[in-house]
Amino acid sequence: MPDKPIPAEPPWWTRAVVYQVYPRSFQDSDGDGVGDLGGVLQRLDHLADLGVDVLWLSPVYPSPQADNGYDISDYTDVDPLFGSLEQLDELVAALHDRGMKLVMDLVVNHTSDRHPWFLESRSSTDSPKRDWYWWRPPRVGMAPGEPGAEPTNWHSFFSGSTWELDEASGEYFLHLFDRRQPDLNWENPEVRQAVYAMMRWWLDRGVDGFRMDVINLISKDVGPDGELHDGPPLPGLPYGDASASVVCGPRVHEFLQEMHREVVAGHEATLLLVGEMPGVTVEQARLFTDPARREVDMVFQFEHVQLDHSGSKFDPHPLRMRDLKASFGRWQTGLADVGWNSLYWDNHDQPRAVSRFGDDSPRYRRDSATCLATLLHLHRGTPYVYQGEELGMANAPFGSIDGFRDVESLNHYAQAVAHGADPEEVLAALRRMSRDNARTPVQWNDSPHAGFTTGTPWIPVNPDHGEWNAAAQRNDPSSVFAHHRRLIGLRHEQPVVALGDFTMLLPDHEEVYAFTRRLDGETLLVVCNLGGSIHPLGELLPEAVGAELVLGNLGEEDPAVLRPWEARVLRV
Ligand code: TEU
Repeated sequence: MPDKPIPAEPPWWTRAVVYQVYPRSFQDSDGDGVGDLGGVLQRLDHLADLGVDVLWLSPVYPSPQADNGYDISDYTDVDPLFGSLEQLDELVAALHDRGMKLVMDLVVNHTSDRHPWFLESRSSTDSPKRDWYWWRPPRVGMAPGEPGAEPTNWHSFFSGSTWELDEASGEYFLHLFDRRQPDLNWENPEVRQAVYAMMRWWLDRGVDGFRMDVINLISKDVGPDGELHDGPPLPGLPYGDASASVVCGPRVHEFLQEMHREVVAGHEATLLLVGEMPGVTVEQARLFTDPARREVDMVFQFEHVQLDHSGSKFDPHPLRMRDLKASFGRWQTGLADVGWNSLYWDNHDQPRAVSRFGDDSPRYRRDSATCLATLLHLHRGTPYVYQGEELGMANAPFGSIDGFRDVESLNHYAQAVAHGADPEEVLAALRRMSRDNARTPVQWNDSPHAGFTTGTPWIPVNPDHGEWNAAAQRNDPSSVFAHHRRLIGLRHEQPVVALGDFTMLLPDHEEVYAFTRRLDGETLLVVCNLGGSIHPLGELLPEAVGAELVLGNLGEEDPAVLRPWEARVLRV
């Protein structure tokens, strides 16, 4: 394959690293136990020190907090829980002063059931906003509320049916997530215009883009008379799979192109648009991220974070590293010439990467966290660092169900136990997979609540913060934090890291993940050991042995031997 020449002007985000702040768990500034914008403002030095380019802020809008802010009741304000609009403006200015950008979370597949639009829609069957949501009568011949009378058999992402009965009208409304998150009807042009107006309002305030929540679910496959179709039955559940009707539906590209025309046109050079897309395939992702189509810059795909699911995420099985390699490799190849990848291990919906893909035992926690980071940051695409990932934060030791806070975990527990599952087994799966693992407070120091709050944290701090915290790592050159800083610096300094092509090596090896990145005659060879065994690198990849070490996660020793969880970036 010929080396790729450097394109004239690659978009700025090809060299950028994004840091995700989940504000509720980042830093509390007023002692109420919940993180807030004041806290984010206090901790900007941490981000600057790390060297990231963009802050993606999970939702801070007014919300009943049924899903920690992913249930929005007002799109153009800040919830007092998190602070004020003035503080948001302050954050934009403070980030811009430091050369960083702010990307807001855009949650427009659904609103909160407390949003005025939904209250109005619900108020009567002939409300002018009735059609802003998905209202349907019971199945033909059945009474409202009768078991099985739901308009379709769809299973919600958060357990149970996707339909909730409104007693007053005898009709059901659709919610792909919790019943307090009704889906907006994007078929209605007024809905779309209201969303675009809101997006323009935020851009006018100075924000630099959007992370679009489940944006590939906005178009539903609806027939000419409004019919929606049952999905294939889900094994072991009294529901069907809605995917064929809601994932990348028939009008999704049209809607995103319209959004681009109405909101983004003219600003594309400075903004970042990332679409979160559960169930997206690599072929679809090429379409979504082809710059010529003007939809989004990159997508969050889910393939690699579902490899350890057997059907449901709460039925996990051990991950085979080979599957992980194959998946990443497919996405790298699939978006090599057209489109762009987002790279992530962690976010607020996933268990902690070091516990899931690495080894969080005392022996290998630091090494596996730095190895995973090297692997991710050296791929072609834009890396995302989730708060605490740069510190090697691990899953939390949850006890009983009372320790969990997340609506997905709580709904799943209630439903599974009601259907006869063994509570201890359900808890074991939650401890491994619950989103709350990612939501324990950021560990700033070794003080009682890790420096997160002076009050009582809304979810307990992980007791390992005495050892694992930012203060301990900031000036330690061998820390997970320092390693992230070096990786981010490398992407900024070396065009080959940002733009080089990608070739997988040793595709069938069970533990050694190796690849090259090439650009304009320069070649980097990246070698990572995703396990606790020693591998004869000299035999596997002889060219690695004499190569110059650009960055490694363990001290230099025998160049012909790859130690457990060792990662090396080499210039050949
Ligand atoms: O998540 C969408 C999504 O499909 C999953 O990650 C989901 O949250 C769950 O983990 C499936 O098991 C987005 C947000 O990131 C998430 O926090 C919200 O709860 C969800 O949308 C609804 O807005």
